Amino acid sequence: MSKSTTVFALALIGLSSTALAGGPYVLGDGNSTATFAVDSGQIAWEVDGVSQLFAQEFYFRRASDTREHRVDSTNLSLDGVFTTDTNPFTDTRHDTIGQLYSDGLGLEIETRFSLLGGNAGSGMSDLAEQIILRNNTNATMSLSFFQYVDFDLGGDTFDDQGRIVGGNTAQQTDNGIFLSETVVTPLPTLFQMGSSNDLTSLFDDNAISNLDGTVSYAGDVAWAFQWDITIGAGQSFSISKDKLITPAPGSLALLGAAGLMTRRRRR
Ligand SMILES: [Ca+2]
Ligand SMILES: [Ca+2]
Ligand SMILES: [Ca+2]
Repeated sequence: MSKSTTVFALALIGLSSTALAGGPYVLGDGNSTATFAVDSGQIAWEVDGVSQLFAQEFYFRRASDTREHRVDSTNLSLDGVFTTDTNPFTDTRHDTIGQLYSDGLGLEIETRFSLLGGNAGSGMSDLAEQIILRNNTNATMSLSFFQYVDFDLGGDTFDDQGRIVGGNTAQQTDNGIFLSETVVTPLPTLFQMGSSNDLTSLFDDNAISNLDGTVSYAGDVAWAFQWDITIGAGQSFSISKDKLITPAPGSLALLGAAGLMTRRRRR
């Protein structure tokens, strides 16, 4: 290798490590890791080394829009990202991430995730989520906000079962694993459980779509929640959710459950 080639190769290494430093962002806690793309949503969640999630994405549709737009750095400005460690004495990895987006017209969307892993081998993991929509204009703002989730429990895709209970809780099971997502507040306006293909096409079809209330599906299960929102001038709207992965009911190890509760109390 000539000297000039060596210098060029070193420069490339420098460039690529700079790019890596900007993400993706990997949270870790206990038996779990959760990975977030640089510019949009969640792209992985592993519990005891087993992959559980294919994708979690967010979409929005303002009153003037003729289709849904993904919350990402193509459709919005990504104004900030932070990760922090809330339990440095028990686990030195970062366990919380916040990402802030804005549309340049007064709409701000902030997403926050906090990972709480279980003890090794427990099969348990929790992800708390908060989404804050801010109207920084001096007029009332109407919009629809969507959360889309595609779990492939146990790392395989086409054999999951899912249902929505009470309009605010999604449940999915496969491979002896049970997942539930509860919208703590507020109740979604609409929801839909179905195949990942059908649901993603709602957001990619270049037209206005609303969810249809389907409550159950078996196969490549995915689901979405929709909030139709009006936010007063200078006001904000906050959505709180929690996702919990456990061994399926019946195989739930009491020891594991006790372990997760112990970790939670310590925080
Ligand atoms: Ca930590
Ligand atoms: Ca659509
Ligand atoms: Ca799926």
